[in-house]
Amino acid sequence: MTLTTTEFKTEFTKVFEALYASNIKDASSVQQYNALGNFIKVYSSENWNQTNQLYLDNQVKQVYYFSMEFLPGRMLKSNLLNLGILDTVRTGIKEMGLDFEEIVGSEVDPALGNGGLGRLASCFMDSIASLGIPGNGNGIRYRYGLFQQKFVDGYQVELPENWLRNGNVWEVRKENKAVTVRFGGEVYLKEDGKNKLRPIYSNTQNILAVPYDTGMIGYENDVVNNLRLWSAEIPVEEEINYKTVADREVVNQITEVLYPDDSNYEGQLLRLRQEYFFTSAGIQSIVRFFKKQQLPWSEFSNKIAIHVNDTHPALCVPELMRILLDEEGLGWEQAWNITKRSISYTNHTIMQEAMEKWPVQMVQELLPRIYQIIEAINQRHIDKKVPLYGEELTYRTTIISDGYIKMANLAIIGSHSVNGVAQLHTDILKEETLRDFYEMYPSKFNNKTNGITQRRWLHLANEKLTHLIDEKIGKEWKTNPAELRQFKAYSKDKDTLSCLADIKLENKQRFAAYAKEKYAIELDPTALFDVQIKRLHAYKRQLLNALHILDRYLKIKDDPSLELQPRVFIFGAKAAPSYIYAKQIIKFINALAHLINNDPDVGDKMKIVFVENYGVSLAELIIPAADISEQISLAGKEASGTSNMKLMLNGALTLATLDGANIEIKDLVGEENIFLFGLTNEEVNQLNREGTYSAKRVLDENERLNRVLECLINGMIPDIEEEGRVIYDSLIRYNDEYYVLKDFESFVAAQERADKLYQDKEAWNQKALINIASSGPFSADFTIMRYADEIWNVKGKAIKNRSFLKGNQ
Ligand code: B1N
Repeated sequence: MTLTTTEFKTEFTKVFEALYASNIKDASSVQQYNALGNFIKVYSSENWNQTNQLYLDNQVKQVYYFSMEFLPGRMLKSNLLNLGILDTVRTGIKEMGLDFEEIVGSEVDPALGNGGLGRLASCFMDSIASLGIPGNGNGIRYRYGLFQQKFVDGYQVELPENWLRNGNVWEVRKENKAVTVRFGGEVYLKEDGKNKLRPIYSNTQNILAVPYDTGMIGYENDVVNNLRLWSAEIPVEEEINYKTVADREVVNQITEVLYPDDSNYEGQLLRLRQEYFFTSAGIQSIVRFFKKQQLPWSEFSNKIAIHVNDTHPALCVPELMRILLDEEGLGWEQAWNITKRSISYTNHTIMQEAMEKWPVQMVQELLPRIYQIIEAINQRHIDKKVPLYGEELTYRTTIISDGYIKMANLAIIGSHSVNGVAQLHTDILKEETLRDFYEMYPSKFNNKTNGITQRRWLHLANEKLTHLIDEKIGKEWKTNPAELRQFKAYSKDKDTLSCLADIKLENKQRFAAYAKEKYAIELDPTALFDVQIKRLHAYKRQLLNALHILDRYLKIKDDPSLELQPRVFIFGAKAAPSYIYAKQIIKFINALAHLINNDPDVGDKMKIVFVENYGVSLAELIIPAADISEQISLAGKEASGTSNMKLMLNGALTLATLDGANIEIKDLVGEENIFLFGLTNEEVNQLNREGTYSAKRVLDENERLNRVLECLINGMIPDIEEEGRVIYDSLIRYNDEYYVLKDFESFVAAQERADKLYQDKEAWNQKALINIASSGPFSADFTIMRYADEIWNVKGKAIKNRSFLKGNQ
């Protein structure tokens, strides 16, 4: 299918007129966007339909990726790119006298995820479709996404994110595919006359799960997969039972809003309802689809792979068991084998506060039958493992203990594969966090280092750089990112290096224009742009970054004529609304920014921009403009990170601890092309074991650090009396849980090395080029090939390069 500009203009005009019965030139950009979205939907609908039919006709094995969060970003441009009609449409729109970028910008960025985990799910959907792998997403259609962040006097304020305000062109409501999800009530088992026990339910609350499907368009391959998001509704036949507004609210609430917690969990009943709701709906729709094919049950795991993205959908295990046992009448052993062979699980964190556990009573009351099944799974686990591993080890691995249901334990026992998201993370899982399970099931454990889609994060976010690469090494790298390494051959080519510098400068100018318009702040685009963009969390140590800024500021105050490498510090971060300490850090950084940005002694030597409402669209603007990528979590805490990969791909140099995927970045670029600092994971472990760390002592021995910390409490930074004291106390009184002070000196030294290198533009650009050229292995296409090959056992129609499959493990 090729589309000419003329054809496009004709078809697009038709779509517009059918929708709005008016002249396109008078339309708002939202209407123009809406029409263009509809055009794309029509244009790709045949492929969507055919892809479905093809999967059905050939009875291919399909993957179902269950995730509580999908963070897709704006979809208009990405869909045009993948359909291969971006340039045609852009030209057509221009010829019609319309503003393409304005249309693109009027799409709402759906914030249906918190951060890395949700964004990873969306990168994976793009790669799955682009590799032609039969794959589906399964999640929740939240009515409200992650809160919108505003700063008022430097404090974070949260506003609701009504992303559906203008409708959503991409989705298709499929009420014909709705299913019923049951909550509460009582259940007992009754002999069914054929020697089988069947559950009898009473007083349950039945909720209708209605799917909204969105096409996931593959890159130039005619594939359109499906992302299915479920919405909770009152079943029509039960309307009569919902008389009060309050009654109806209980139902609507289930899919009303995304929980704003990242790497953390809230043990709220509503959250458990959400988890069971989309898990049950997804599993029911899978079983219905499987049964349509009239295959024997022994074929189930040959046709279906169910992936559980963190433990949020771990109820897949008992829910699939429930359906196989109660509704399909299978025996326990058969059902258990099917379940285990179908399900696989990814762990995304080792932080204790993020490990989900639900009070037994809560599960019993909300999901009585599911609870019985979990209990039975647990008992069988004990009966089977005690003779093999003894009581002590076995009881450390039970699903139910101390009155709680441990979701990770359920996911591990009920699946055939458990993976971490970077090599270090997987090693920590095996050796520490999940050691007992690793002893029991060594072959279940494997690593799948995260990846990112180069289509959104390079082709779309940085078109000029994409063209430069095309010009130098051809276009093969677009479908085989391993080819990016060819670009290394240009690392000494002056012409290429200067093009690279020009592109970076242009991207920085673009960001500077945004900052000027939005915050009336004037940035020098030739300054070094230093970027830290990620959720606000103590372990990610935005505080360390801020202390370094404060240190620089003091240097300037001591000697305003001091020659310093000018820098622009860019922050983007949301804090969970209940995470008070994180919000205090935000206030502190904003206050610091206010002080520094308005101090005439500083001028262009330093500027700080803390962007409001950081999300996918802002990432697309900031990442191409970055010189330094701050990846400064305490070693051992960040499971992988993915912004580190996006920044590297766009030519930023990484300044990092040896944590998560930073280690793999270092291995790919070499130590001379990254700025490393700080404690290693082993050193952190040793300090923890010894228990002799004293933040106070570090402070007493370091005059410079002492001066910096004094500024938190001596009134130098206006308006942070309370925050300054709390932060100071977290470091000194509570002994600096994340070793910020311990790593301070080595962090500052790394920053000084970066300043020095930046003086030598050619050397800097060379390293930037090597970073870009080394980032191919982080393409989500490779990550997905490994999932497909080693976990899901599914085939794609366009897997070109298999040599990367075994690498990077
Ligand atoms: O998942 C990302 C990783 O790159 C990050 O290192 C990791 O922190 C992140 C509960 C989470 N881990 N756990 C979560 C998100 C939401 C929630 O409600 C936990 N997110 C991560 C992708 O692997």
